Amino acid sequence: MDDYSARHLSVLEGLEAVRKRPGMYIGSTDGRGLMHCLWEIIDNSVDEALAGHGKRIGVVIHTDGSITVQDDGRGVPVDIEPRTGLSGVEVVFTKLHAGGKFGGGSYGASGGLHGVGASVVNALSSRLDVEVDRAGQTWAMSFHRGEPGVFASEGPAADFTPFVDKSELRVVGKVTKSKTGTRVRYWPDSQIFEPGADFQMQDLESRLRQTAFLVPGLVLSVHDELSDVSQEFVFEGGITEYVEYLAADGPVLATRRINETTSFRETVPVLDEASGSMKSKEVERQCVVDVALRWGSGFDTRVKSFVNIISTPKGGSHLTGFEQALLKSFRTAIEANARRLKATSLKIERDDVMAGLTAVVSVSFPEPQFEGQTKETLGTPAIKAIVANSVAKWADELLAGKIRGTKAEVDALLDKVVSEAKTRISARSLKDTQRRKNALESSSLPSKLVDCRGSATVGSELFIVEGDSALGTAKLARDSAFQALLPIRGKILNVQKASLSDMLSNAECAAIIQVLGAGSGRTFDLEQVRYEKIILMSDADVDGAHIRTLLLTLFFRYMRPLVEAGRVYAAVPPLHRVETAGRNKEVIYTYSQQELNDLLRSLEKAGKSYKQPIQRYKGLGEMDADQLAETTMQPSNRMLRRITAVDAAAGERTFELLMGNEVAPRRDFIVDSADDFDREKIDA
Ligand code: 28G
Repeated sequence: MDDYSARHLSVLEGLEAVRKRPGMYIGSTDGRGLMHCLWEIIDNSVDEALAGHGKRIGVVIHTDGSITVQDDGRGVPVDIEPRTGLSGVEVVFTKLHAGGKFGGGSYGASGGLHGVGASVVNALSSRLDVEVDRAGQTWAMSFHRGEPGVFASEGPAADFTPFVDKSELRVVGKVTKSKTGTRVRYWPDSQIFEPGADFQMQDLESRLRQTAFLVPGLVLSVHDELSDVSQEFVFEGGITEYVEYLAADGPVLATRRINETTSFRETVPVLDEASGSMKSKEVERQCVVDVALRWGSGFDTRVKSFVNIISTPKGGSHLTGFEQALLKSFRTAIEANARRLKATSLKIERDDVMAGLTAVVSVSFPEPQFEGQTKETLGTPAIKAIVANSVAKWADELLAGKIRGTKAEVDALLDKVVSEAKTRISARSLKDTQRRKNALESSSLPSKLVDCRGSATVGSELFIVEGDSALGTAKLARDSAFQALLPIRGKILNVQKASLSDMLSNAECAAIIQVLGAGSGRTFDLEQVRYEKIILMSDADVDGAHIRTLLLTLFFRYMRPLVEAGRVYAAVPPLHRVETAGRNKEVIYTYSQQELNDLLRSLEKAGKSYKQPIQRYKGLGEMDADQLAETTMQPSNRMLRRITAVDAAAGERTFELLMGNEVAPRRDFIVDSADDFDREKIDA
């Protein structure tokens, strides 16, 4: 057997292994596996850009389910490698490289491991075409299920003739010498992927965006041929811009950057040529620590960590070093200023420091070790101290007031952390006393609560009613078996500006928290909530919208799991009541001016008359009990708008608008949202 045939057979064996157990290489054969293939190809382009070659990466989603990725790097080498006798292109696209992410061995994603996944994607594609611009020419090669050969025409269904005696990297065109790069178009094999396996545009966008943040200046674009929509991501500011993109709350400390390179020594096992056995060897490595961080007024923590631009969703030694250093620096700074900060004998905890923090922690160094089931945690122990050192140095300097122009922000930040600690302590004790009282009797519930008779949570509803005038009607309109009422006065606290301890001492907010019986903030316990549905019932006007936004923010910031569980609703009271005249009297309620106009037009068309004037409700108080019951409270007829976490998150951003210093946009929002009763968002 000649050389090529022998190599050909060994390549086919490798590809066969991939096709037999695709899950070992790409995790699964559903939509996620499909996306995994795309990441493998894109990662090769990203690696080339990280190596300093290429400025643009483009992705095209074709209507036939195939995908093109192209870069302007050096182009995969086209000359014959003496060791294998194959062209660089054939090596990259047919040789299985030592262990992928799921195959054990080293981690095969971005970070200088060119071509690791390309052969896997190739094996799982019914057709893959690669074109390389290099040295003034365009070179091309095609594959069918990983095997090199020639297709008679376009597309994956075309007649295919495999190469047998020798393979060819064809020259298909001429380009200017300076034009270099790689283009890959592949058709995922329907024999491999489940019929329901779907391409996820959202995933692709967020991956491209993330890469654009992590590789500043790199232009990543995607074009969807079906919708003819194109997007481009490029961020010159890198992870500083990433943090700004992630942050949702108003700033306390504007985004800062930590960037330092440190050398360290690591003991690695190496093969000793002489003895043929493994030996330990010390190697010197460089680690680049790059961190962007800011604190905002909220208490959410959004921290993303990366190693060689690979996401580490479960953290690891880099993140541990980061958090430990911050905690230590804050403790030292707050202890040193305990009197001024009114924090004597107050022990700062991790969560106090992390509250409101948005950060991106990115480290780069050779041969990272990953741990855990899914290899998503950074193991390399030396990295913890390296990151901790860089972060501590920066934080100590900052908190000691040594960074120019940050004094006011640093004071606000220290105040915030101290207030978080106090809040944590008071929230804990509030919840404890509440539990104890609840265990004895329900006398701890505020007197304003008009509770329901049933004691089961399932099926029960709490209406939070704005204003005392509506309360009287609501009492008559409710079904006391399962509907409870809690009136609140018009002007509750501005939750965004208040700290949690301010909030807990505000009567209206405290009453809500107390009635729900599940605590607040980080100690909130969804299981303890006393009602199944929480329904915000306020007037369908500007003030009502404002109150709703305030309440929404209260729930979002301090009882988030309740929102996430889909248990918070807004009642949707009607705006008008139309009564048709004549014998078959009919009553129709409408919820927007548009809807009223449409109704009146259709009544007129049908030759029906209606009573004038039309009743317009300015507030809940103007309805009588029957009307309120029928339109807004009875489960059989009413409409509820479920508040989603997205609504609420938008609420948090909106809140900045509402409570910020700019008056004009604020008015616009309040008026806009007052008539934002979109029927489609309503969930009856
Ligand atoms: C468009 C879709 C995916 C790539 C390169 C560039 C080089 C390369 C890729 O080398 C390593 C393989 C065997 C020797 C490296 C070019 C050095 C010099 C490269 C990509 C080199 C692979 N010149 N661009 N691989 N070995 N883009 N994009 O795959 O031969 S893969």
